[in-house]
Amino acid sequence: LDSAAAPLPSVSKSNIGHRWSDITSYATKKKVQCWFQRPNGNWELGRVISTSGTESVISLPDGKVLKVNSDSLIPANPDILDGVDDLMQLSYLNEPSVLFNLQYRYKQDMIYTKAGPVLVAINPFKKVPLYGNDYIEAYKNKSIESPHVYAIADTAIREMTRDEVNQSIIISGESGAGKTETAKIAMQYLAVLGGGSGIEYEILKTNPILEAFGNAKTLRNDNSSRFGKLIEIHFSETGKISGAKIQTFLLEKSRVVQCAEGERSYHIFYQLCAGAPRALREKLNLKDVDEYKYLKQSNCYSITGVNDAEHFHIVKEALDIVHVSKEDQESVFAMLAAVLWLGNVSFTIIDNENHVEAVQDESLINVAKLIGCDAADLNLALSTRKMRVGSDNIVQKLTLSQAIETRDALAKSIYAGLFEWLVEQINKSLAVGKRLTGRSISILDIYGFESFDRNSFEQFCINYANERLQQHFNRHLFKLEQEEYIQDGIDWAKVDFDDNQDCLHLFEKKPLGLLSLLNEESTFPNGTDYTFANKLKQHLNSNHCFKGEREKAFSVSHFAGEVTYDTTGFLEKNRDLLHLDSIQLLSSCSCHLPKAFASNMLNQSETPVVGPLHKAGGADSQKLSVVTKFKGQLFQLMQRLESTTPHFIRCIKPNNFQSPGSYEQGLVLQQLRCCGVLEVVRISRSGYPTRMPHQKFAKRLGFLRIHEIVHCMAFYVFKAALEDTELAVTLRSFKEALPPYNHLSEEIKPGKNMLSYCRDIELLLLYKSRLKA
Ligand code: AOV
Ligand code: MG
Repeated sequence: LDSAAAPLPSVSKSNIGHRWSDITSYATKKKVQCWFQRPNGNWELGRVISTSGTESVISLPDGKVLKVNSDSLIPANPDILDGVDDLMQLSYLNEPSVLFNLQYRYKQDMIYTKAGPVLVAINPFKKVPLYGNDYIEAYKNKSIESPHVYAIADTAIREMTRDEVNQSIIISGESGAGKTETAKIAMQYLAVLGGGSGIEYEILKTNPILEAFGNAKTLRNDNSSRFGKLIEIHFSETGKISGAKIQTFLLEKSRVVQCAEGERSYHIFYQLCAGAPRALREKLNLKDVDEYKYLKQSNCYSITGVNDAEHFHIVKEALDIVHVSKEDQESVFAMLAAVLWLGNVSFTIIDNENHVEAVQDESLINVAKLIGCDAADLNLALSTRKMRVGSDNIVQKLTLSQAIETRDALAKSIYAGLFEWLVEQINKSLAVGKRLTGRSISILDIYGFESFDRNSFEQFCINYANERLQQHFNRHLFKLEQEEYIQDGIDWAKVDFDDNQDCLHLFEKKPLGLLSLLNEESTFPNGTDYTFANKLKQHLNSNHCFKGEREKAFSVSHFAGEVTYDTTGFLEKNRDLLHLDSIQLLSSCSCHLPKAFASNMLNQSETPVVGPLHKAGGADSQKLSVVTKFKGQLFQLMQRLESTTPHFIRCIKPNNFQSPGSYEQGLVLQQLRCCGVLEVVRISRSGYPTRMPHQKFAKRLGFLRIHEIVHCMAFYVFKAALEDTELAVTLRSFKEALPPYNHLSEEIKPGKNMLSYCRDIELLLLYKSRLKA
């Protein structure tokens, strides 16, 4: 059994694990357990009764006896390994065994399992009794060993202190898999361990605020993040939290003016309408949610089990705590009301060229009042455009569709401006009076991979971000690891993994990649979604990750699956134009928030501005398109993460209905496969997770001198350091000398780079404590 369990030299997706035929002779002798696949794809545990030729007779749990092709069976692990907390401990590392192990644990609410260096977290979709101060205390004291987000956070703190290196906790997984919850759980642990100054409380309170303004109900997740977030938590020399900084990425603006049937706009709109006290309602002229067109269009106002009014109070309290003044809060709510009322502004046609004017109704008047401008000026900004023709300034009247576009663009930019402003306020509060110079732990929680029936520009950006993140994961867990072994002269049989480089190339290649072509088409005044789609088909059809589809659509083979995108609206969303008239309107407002948004837009030049100096409809080439800016942000993010020690958490969604207790094997398997969890386990199992300079190793494990044999080993380590020889020191003799630890067959291998490689440092440290005792 032992030899059958040895790691295979290489793995491919189609052939993970051991073939049954390798061990059938053993199997029949012992009535070994095996996995049998039902026609529906689910695996069932059977027992081999007999084997003859290529056929085996097996019995299934329901008592049925079947004759099957031996090669269709996959070896199962002995019962003693049921529910191990690290997949690395499985003797047979095949897909059904991994699925079963995760399911076995999941049924008992053990939602966390290690997969070598990666923590796998399966969404329970219900409250599980694994959190809170008692658990935090237990993980801190190491009285609990089972895998947990707390354990990951604890390791991050310890490594930050010990190695004096910044750390990152990188959370990935599909939409609805549990990333945001996991990020909060990690923050909770850091807040308790690094707490004391009070700032930790503020940090935790940023969550309800950002979720209210940046999360929404989608078809995949009732609380789906529509922005990416990196929170950098800083620690002082004494290990206390000294402050924090939040960076956000590309908020999905379009949701403010448009959202699909069954989805909702941002939570805060519903919270405001449901929870605002009477005085505020009157001041803002608030109506019920179903009176606002922006909220009405998706035909969905509430979320099962969620009380929006209650949330409104939580958000208000949180705003108090991060020092947003009552006055500012009121201005924030006024902006939200303005956005809602803006959606109700309608237009009438005034001539036979389809030119329009805004209807002078309650909506227009309310918007003007809320942002602090004249209704007449608002009307002008929505229905006309100043242009320069030759040396003359002229005023052009807008058609109905142009006016609606202008109105929606204004609503989106007010909302996005508000979001940015809030993050700015939060950052001021979290950094106030402190210099954020110490060591830090960053937690990354972005929007997860998405695939709907209809996918647009937003999914395109979200999935591109996930490709980037997947590459970071691959680099750290496959590429760098293996390259280092090879470079360091460590004996190593390479493990294959799915590289997503080709897909990234498809996005990023210049000049013929998805992003470049999108940018190019966006700058052509005559470019349309059609011409864009045709260009893609013309130039990218040779890329195996790309497929042209009917009409305006195209497909991309992402690491997590194929997604078909509809190019409708791509160019417009990528240009993200806000006309100078609108910005001028905002900066002329008497309220301070619209003024601040306008100056932000002009200063940062993040919003492409079209004004009298530019041709109508053409973006200023100086300004960045949305995807260009996003790509830049992602590159910066990756660079920042590269300078940290990463800790990876993979969230898995066990079903598509957000329902507790249901574990769909196929769905889980697909997620495990696409992110390479099995390969990670395989590499870790045959690899050396710990590596450090010989000297440091000997220093940390100097205790080993307590024991003669180990003393000898430490000597060899030193000797290797001095001589730089390829010397493998095994602990086999040590193992034999100490019977209780005879599962130890770990090796310490000095490599060419003067590093010591060690399989299981924790085990060595355990020796330390045992020996001392
Ligand atoms: P996501 O962040 O990965 O999706 P969330 O963290 O929002 O997913 O999780 C979705 C829902 O699953 C939550 O609202 C909870 O109801 C439930 N859930 C997740 N983790 C836990 C947990 N540990 N305990 C209890 N319930 C949990 V997206 O933001 O859509 O990619 O863009
Ligand atoms: Mg989320």
